[in-house]
Amino acid sequence: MKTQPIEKIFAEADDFLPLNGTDFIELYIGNAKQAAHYYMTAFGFQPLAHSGLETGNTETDSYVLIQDKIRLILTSPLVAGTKIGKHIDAHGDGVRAVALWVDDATYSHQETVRRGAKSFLAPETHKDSNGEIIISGIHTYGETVHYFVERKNYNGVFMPGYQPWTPSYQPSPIGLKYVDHMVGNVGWGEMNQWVDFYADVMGFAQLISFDDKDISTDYTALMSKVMSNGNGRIKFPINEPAEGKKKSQIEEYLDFYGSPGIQHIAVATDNIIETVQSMQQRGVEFLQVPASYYETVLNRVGKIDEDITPLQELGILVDRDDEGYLLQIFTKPVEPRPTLFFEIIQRKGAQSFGKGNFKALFEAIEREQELRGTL
Ligand code: TYF
Ligand code: FE
Repeated sequence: MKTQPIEKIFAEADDFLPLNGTDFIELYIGNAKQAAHYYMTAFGFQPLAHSGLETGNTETDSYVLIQDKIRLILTSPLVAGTKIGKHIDAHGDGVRAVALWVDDATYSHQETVRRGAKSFLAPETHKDSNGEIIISGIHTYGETVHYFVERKNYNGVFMPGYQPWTPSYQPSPIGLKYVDHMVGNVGWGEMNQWVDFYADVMGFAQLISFDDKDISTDYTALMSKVMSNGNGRIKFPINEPAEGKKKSQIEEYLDFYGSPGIQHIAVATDNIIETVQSMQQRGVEFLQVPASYYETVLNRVGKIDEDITPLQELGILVDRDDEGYLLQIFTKPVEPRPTLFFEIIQRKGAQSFGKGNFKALFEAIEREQELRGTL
């Protein structure tokens, strides 16, 4: 494993693509109306905005949900034959777009395209009585795209084309704060090409790499490199499958998703015990590690602020690096196909990704693969 400090990956002056954070994540979903209910009920998101028949949108129905800094858009087609319908047929429910918040969407598009990005959306200005935004986009791995969103003076709830969505059903939030990282799975031998894409086209730098020797259970084989933008607000680990004794979880994803795509969305909380307790009460299913994990975890990570009992009850994992420790847990896939899942993470200094948990985590994933008959 190779690491470098995250604070200043490179000087601000050298950052040709300044990013303020994740603006939104858009999922294409078979039934966005019901999925919105799930993410509100189970994940504590709040309703924010809606676009659909009522707003004059006759092709798509989109629900925008928010929790602190995290915005999700859930989009379904309203008619047959749309690109969204084809995306859902090919991939199942999944992430179509990761939108990045920028100060200049026109420049971001121009500069990334000049460096080799394939344009998805030339800069467009959208106006309404609340102001204007400019949005552009480029392709990344598989059918996934990145938008660049420039919010200018916009002070509406979300964007032109959306109206405020205020249903009476508003379950309480559960403490999710911001998107910590989003992981992509790419095809055999393709990791370095996408690492180069994020370096050359987006100006990212490599933080960490794991090879198949770092990540070895008896079965799971994968390689992973973590790419970060200059200020560290956007972190994209990229996984590729490696040859192992049985089918890699990455290969299983690729088979079911039908192409490279987003594998997990990691969201941060300041109190993982309370957050995960709420999610479990609300029906979210998490991967479980054996009780033996908790017999040795404190020897491995040393002293931590939390009691081990609730961590064990909830199945929360702990890891430590030079800078501190982190607590993390992974949901089971949140759709019929074994593709997209969520990670809940609380960082207490550590800026790494939980390497010390890989073995226990991947064995838990393998037990699920075994149940599915896909190992
Ligand atoms: O983002 C990460 O690197 C960690 C660990 O298939 C991880 O969350 C890596 C690969 C994977 C699942 C989790
Ligand atoms: Fe992760």
